[in-house]
Formats: sequence, structure tokens, C-alpha cells
Amino acid sequence: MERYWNEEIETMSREDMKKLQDERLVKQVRHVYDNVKYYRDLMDEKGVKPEDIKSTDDLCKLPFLSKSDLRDAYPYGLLAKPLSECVRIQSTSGTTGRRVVAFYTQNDIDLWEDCCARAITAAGGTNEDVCQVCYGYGLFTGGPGLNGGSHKVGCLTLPMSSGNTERQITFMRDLGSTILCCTPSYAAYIGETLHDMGFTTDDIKLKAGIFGAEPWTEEMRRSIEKSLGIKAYDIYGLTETSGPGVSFECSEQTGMHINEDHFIPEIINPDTGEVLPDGEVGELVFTSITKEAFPLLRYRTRDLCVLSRKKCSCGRTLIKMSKPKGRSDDMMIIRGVNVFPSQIETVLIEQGYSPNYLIEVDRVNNSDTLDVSVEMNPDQLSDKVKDMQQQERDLAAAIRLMIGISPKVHLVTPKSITRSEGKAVRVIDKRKLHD
Ligand code: DLL
Repeated sequence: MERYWNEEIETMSREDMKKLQDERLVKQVRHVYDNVKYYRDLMDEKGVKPEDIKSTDDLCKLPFLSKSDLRDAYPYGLLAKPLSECVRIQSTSGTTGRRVVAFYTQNDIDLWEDCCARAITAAGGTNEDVCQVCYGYGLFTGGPGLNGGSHKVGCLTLPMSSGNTERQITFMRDLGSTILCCTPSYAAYIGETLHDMGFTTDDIKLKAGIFGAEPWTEEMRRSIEKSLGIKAYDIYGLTETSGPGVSFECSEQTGMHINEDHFIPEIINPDTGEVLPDGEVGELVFTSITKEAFPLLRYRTRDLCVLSRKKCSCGRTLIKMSKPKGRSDDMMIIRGVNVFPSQIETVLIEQGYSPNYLIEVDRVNNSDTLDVSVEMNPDQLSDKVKDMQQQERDLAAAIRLMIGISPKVHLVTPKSITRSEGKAVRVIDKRKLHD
């Protein structure tokens, strides 16, 4: 039997949901206009006043916000509540210049954790469960979000954070964990380690996994389900809108239900900004209608996906989004970490290498790999193999320092990387994403 965390909301009629969204949107636009000068200026520039927004039908009149606005307004420019009412920040994994800092009031945290509780309940979680949370804790939203949701549901919560995989398995076995929360790539690694340690799925009690924060394929889902003996559920979210739990999968596993009482989704053409009908692929845009401290209106996620209002067998009436099919900007997500090609370029140039490079990302045995081929300048050539290997290691260490993960660096001879006559192709992402 399907369980809901908030049955009234999750199975609400479409008319009632629209009414709720209309009311909340009107209030939220007034709140933002009155308290966020940055957005007020954008609205004034567009000639839109709060009284022009009477319902969700008027959403398209509002200006968009994008990551560059967040950077311009960093750190406090989009804050809509006095600091005295804010109790927490969370931040993205991006490094200097790209970091997004989001603010929360206590109420924002409650609502966010509630969204995560819905996801855990949809995955079959109850207060009888032991929930092992191996998303990173700290600034990243994964650990704190699922931790809070797990508490709300009443699960016994294991705040493991990521890493130390053998210890993860020891706790999982000793305490009888039944739900696992982590990135899909880490889940795959945990599965592999379990078997390497000589155990099988008979040695653990896991029944479900709640995996997200990075794209993953249906093939990967099946392989994780098999290696851990579980049902694997997708979960989506982003720091800017709170964190995980913006949407979550139910037993049907055909897309993620969006918590529409908090986030109004739109799909737009990323080039023109035009709103697209349900069923078309485009960039996902969210308007948060309940957030107090950091309420972003029409925020462009850059995630490309499709919305569907097809009836779901789980009984939820919340709209569903497909797994994101990719991003419309250049951000790569490698092993769950957000990486921009420009960060790698910065290191190369700082270290005296040419700006001719190629980044190749792949997924081997369910784990992301990152190869960076870099052209040397003629004066960096050496005929000693040992010297070259040392240079490659040094450069890999410098890149790791910048982005937090280790690449394999290949120094190649001058002029060996193809020059481009149009837009340069700097990244080859070989990870195949299927529907
Ligand atoms: O990754 C929040 C999160 C934590 C989601 C734990 C799910 C579980 P950010 O670090 O700000 O926040 O990265 C947000 O990650 O715009 C997507 O591109 C990508 N992403 C998140 N969830 C999924 C998913 C967290 N289920 C960015 N599938 C988003 C594909 C995802 N991509």
C-alpha cells in the first residue's frame, strides 16, 4: 500500500493545488518585492508590479533569475529576511566565484525537511526504519536535508556522511540499516565493496535507496538494485531552492513528483525564455512560493527535462519531472561534485600550460573518471620519462586542489589538440544518459 507523508497535499485535486499556488505566489511576490532590492529592480526594469501578479497564470510576466544573478548579489543581495531571523546557510560544491550560498529561517528548514520526509515515505520509510545517510554533511545540502527528513519520519538515523566505505558496511550490518541515502555513484561503490568484503545481499537488511544529486541512468539503477538487493528511488533538488526534496520518486519509478505546494515548475526554451508546453524538453525553472529567507522567483536551473501530468499509479497528483537529461550550461557533475571547465582552465594557465586542453569524462564500472589532456609549451618538453610523469602528477595535484577530485593528466606534444574554428569543444562527456 502506498504511504504518504502529507496525503492531503500529495493527492490534492489539481484545482485545489492551483488555488493554493495562486494564493502563495501572490503573497510571495509581494514579500520579495518589498524586501529584495535586487529583484525589485529587475521587476521595475520590466515594468511589472506585485499587483500585476494575480495568479500562476501571470508567472510569465516575472523576470528570470539565473546563477549569474546569484553571483552578482553574493552574499546577501537576495536575502529577504533580516539576519536575526536566519538560522542556517548551505552552499554548493562549486569553488571560488561560483559558490552559491542559500539562507534558511527555521521555518524554511522545517519545510525543506518535510519535503525530504515525503521522499523517504514514498520510498517506504516509516519509524520502524534505520536510515543510513551517506551524503556529505556540512555545506552540502544532501546530508542535512535527508538527515532532517529521516528524523521527521522517525527513522533511526545514522548520520554517516560519505567515505570510509568499509565502515559504512560495518554499520549497515551491525545496526541493520534498511534505507540508504547517498549519490548513485557512491551507492554503486558501496555495493561493490560489500561484495569485495565477501558479503552478499543476505548479509544486509537494506530495502530501499534514495539516490540523487547527480545524473544516473536506468542501467545504473538496475545494477545498484541488484548489487544491494533494494529498490532504488531518485531524488532531485538544488541548493538554490533548498536542497534535496524539490522532487522525489514514488513506487512507479517513472519520474519525480515535484512538491508543487512549495515550488512551481515551468519548462522554458533555454535560448528564448519562451514557456514550453508539458511534454517538451526544456530548461526547468522554479519559483519557490514558501521560502522566507531566500525566495527565488523564476530561477533557471539549467537542468533540461520534461514535465508530465499523466496520472500516476501511486495516487499522487503532483506533477512529475523526468530525470534531468543534461544541463544547458557547462557545469559538469563528476562524482557528485560540480565542476566547471573554467576552473580547470584557470589551473592550467596558472601553472604555465597552454590553454589548449581537452577534458574527457567517462563512467567506468559505475564510477566517474576525469581525464585532462594538456598541451605542453615547447619549453616544457623533456625527454626524460620520469620528469614528464612528475609534471603530470604535479598538475593533477593542482587541479585536485581546485576542484576537489583527482583527474588523470596526460601531457601531450604542442599542437596535437585539434583547434576549433567555431566554439571550442573543451569537454567530451562519454557518460551515456538514457531516458
Ligand atoms: O545536489 C542537492 C541534492 C542533494 C539533490 C542530494 C539530491 C540529493 P547542488 O549541489 O546545488 O544540490 O546541485 C544541484 O545537481 O541542478 C542538477 O543538475 C543535479 N542534480 C540534483 N539531483 C539530481 C538528480 C544537490 N536526481 C544540481 N538527477 C541540479 C540528476 C541531479 N541531476
